[in-house]
Amino acid sequence: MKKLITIFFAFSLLMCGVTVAQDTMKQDPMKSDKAAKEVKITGKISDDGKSFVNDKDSKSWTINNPEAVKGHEGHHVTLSAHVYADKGEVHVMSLKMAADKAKKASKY
Ligand SMILES: [Cu+2]
Repeated sequence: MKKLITIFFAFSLLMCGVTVAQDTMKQDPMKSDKAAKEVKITGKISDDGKSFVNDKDSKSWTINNPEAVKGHEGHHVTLSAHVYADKGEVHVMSLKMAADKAKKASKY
């Protein structure tokens, strides 16, 4: 009987190990999200707050977390963002009003 319990215990430990391994694999996409390079880009947020146009090359990016730029629609800003070039998306980590338009923005 004791032996059976030991075997059962060992087996459940094994199952736990498998579950943990699966969880780790599921988290991998998130890990690669975090690994995406964070860059600073200056440009203008669209009036609907859903996209962003880079000053340098006039390239338009989709903002995949528009809530992060709420209240800055149409503003000229410097974003600190993760860039997903393959999808044409940016994930905004933080935002700063660009200095040259700060005066104008203070009206809002
Ligand atoms: Cu703003």
